[in-house]
Amino acid sequence: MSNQARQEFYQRIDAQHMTPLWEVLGALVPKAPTSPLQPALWRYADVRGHVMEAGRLITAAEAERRVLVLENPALRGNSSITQSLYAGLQLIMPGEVAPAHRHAQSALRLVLDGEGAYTAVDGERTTMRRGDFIITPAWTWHDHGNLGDQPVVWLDGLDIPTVRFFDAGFAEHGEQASQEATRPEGDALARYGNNMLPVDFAQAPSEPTKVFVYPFARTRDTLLAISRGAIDAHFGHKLRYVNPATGASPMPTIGAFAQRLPAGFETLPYRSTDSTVYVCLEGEGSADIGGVQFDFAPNDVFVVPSWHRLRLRAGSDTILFSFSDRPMQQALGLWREEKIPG
Ligand code: GTQ
Repeated sequence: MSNQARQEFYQRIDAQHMTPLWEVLGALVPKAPTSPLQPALWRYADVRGHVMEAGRLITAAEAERRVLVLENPALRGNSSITQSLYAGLQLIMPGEVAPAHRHAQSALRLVLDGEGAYTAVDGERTTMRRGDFIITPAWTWHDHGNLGDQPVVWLDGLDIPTVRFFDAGFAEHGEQASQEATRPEGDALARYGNNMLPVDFAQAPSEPTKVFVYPFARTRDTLLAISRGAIDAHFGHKLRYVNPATGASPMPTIGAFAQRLPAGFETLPYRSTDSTVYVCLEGEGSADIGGVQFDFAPNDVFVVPSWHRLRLRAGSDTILFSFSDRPMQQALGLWREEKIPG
């Protein structure tokens, strides 16, 4: 059949909203992931001024959430940093409240800048300290407030694009801006985060953790302690955050990790199918993402697309936080990684 005959055929079936698979099969079923995402880095020093300016243009109450969304350069207009995940920098000014709501989307916060804010989750407040990893599982009431005298900024990570993909989004506003505290601060961490559990408590692997704050002080101590032992050539000293009751990820859709790279250490190349968002909490260094070089410093955020080779180099002792959709891919039997020899 001539090419012209085929093109005419395609036009005729187009009217019936049909299209030939053979023209797109290679792209639909690739031999290996060919992510359209771009590697990208947001330098906190460059964007902090914009975040603060947003604080002069709109109140937290008016905005509901005053956030500048970090969009992957290849996905502009999609409110996505990867195909499945959203990230944004949220600002709350002294005296402000981001009102209570709940939604189908799961969220994490990584506190970056300023002191004096809190997040309340399901009746318990937690003070937000730099580096703390805080979660609000799907459909839990949450509100944020700032009782201090400094602007507070944190990184939000949500599964917004995933919930949108499933067309499964629901949300509700609370009756009060700030939810009533029904438990004292630290209660959940004491009950669920100390190698013990309430005697009659059991969870399915898909349920989120009751531990909704993973204090950075503990994470940091842990990373320093394991740094006295052997180092992994591809990861440095790296751990994943877990639901201590199940060993699964803290939330079913988002996995989170923390790693320490001693000064001068360079990881061997590594790739995995979960596009990953990294945040530098301490130190400085560089990331080679599929051959593109980025320098990072504290509070910088960068994104590594699926199946792109990553090499990390630490200029000084460095701590990185990261998150991805790995638990979803693992639940579906999709996740793959490759540790490339040096
Ligand atoms: O804090 O609840 O960045 O609902 C986007 C949506 C934060 C939040 C975001 C949200 C929130």
